[in-house]
Amino acid sequence: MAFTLPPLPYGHDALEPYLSERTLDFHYGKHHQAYVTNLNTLLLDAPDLAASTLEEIIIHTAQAPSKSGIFNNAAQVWNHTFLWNSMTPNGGGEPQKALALKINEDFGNFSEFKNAFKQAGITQFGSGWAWLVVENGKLKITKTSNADLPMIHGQVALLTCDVWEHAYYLDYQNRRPDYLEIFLNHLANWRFAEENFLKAIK
Ligand code: MN3
Repeated sequence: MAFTLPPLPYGHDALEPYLSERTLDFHYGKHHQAYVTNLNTLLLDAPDLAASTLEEIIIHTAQAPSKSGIFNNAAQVWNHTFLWNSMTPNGGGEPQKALALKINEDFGNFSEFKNAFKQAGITQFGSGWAWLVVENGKLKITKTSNADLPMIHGQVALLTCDVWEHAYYLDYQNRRPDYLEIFLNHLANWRFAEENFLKAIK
């Protein structure tokens, strides 16, 4: 069964002025779509994975060098769907309730969290992702390269920011720190992160 590009949870222009319609046209319409298309093509030669879910494919191929093409495209399909949900029009601000308390407990305060998340995104050399995750009951900030993602490291993702250049270059060129600041101040979807947190600690 072929995978399809999941619908964006908002319009291509809904994140203006922080991320342009042009960026969403390319990032969602071209990049995300290409990962879906490439994955479906590669799966034609992997009948053993034909009945698997996206998550099963990712876990199954993560440690198999001969399946790195499938892993990279499957993980990027998952990462981008997670990314679109990690942002929302009128986002930013601070989380509420249980997640707010847990951030204070594990990072000191929200400002410390913000600095650490931003720093993770800035210092990810080359393409990759900054993440807020839960690992062994504790919140943690991580960064991953290329298509790598928390689920293959025993972590549950709560929120992510894509720091591949295609995510921000049309709007921010080389200014990745500005993009990360805007992400945290205006785009981050804390409601989504809270839902993921409550599921993760159940
Ligand atoms: Mn991307």
